[in-house]
Amino acid sequence: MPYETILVEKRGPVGLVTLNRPKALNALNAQLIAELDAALTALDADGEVAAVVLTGSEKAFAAGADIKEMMEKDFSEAFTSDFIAPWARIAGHKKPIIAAVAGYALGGGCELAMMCDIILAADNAKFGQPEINLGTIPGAGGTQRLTRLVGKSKAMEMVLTGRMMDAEEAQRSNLVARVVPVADLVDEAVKLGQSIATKSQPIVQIAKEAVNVAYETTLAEGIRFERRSFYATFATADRREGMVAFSEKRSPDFTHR
Ligand code: CO8
Repeated sequence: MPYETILVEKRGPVGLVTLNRPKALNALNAQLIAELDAALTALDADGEVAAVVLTGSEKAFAAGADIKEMMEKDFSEAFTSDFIAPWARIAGHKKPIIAAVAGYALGGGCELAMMCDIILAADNAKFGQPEINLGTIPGAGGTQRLTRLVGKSKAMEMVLTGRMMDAEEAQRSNLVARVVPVADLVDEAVKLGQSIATKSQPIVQIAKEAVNVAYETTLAEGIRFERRSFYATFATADRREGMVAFSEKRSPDFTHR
């Protein structure tokens, strides 16, 4: 299916999705979110793909939800159409998604990056939740995910003032895994995806699910979920292969079973 607002390609076992509304700094309108969800669903179903990189341009990962599209909505339209609902699906995909963020990741752009599993930031990245300047608040998880990632004080400061965080501060605050030079960003993210692709894919997906449970439940429930998932890995051929290969001092040959 041809997309109008995103580009999709494959780099070996890594799906690369590029947000592509350059004139609007990749502002996230309904069409883009629908196309992104469709592309991620297709990549989830693609047996050749082990991980996905989601990126924007050097100037903007995404400058937020499309303000012009939202501008004239009233409460009853917003509430009854529940127009943010399609965004929630982005966080529900099974394969790991690496956000490769250069330039602005603001509002819904920052929220989209936080829906991904790993954020790599270019040295020019800027993260922010500027909705307060528009008379509104983050609506796609920003008040919740940012608070869990960087803590209450910093999240509160960002959400209440709209202040942006640069890449170095984002790394210090645990919002991003790593900062790389902007010219290397996509290659580094693809390399990270390729490294994940060398592992057993069902085990990668079990691991992703378990880490994400940490954001949704109590410690006791999370530990219970982890233990069940850990035992479940013993039902796979790859768990046995991994341990036998270690004892035989060779690399594992995973069959993804
Ligand atoms: N929506 C729509 N258009 C945008 C957006 C946006 N979020 N951001 C930039 N654009 C457009 C500009 O209007 C401009 O278009 P035009 O050339 O037609 O005038 C073009 O992109 C280039 O932008 P600028 O000229 O402003 O570029 P600058 O380099 O001067 O500034 C900034 C870059 C600082 C990023 C500036 O564009 C800006 O402040 N943008 C808005 C940032 C913002 O407030 N984002 C939050 C949006 S609200 C939100 O995300 C709520 C999420 C809720 C959940 C989602 C529900 C669907």
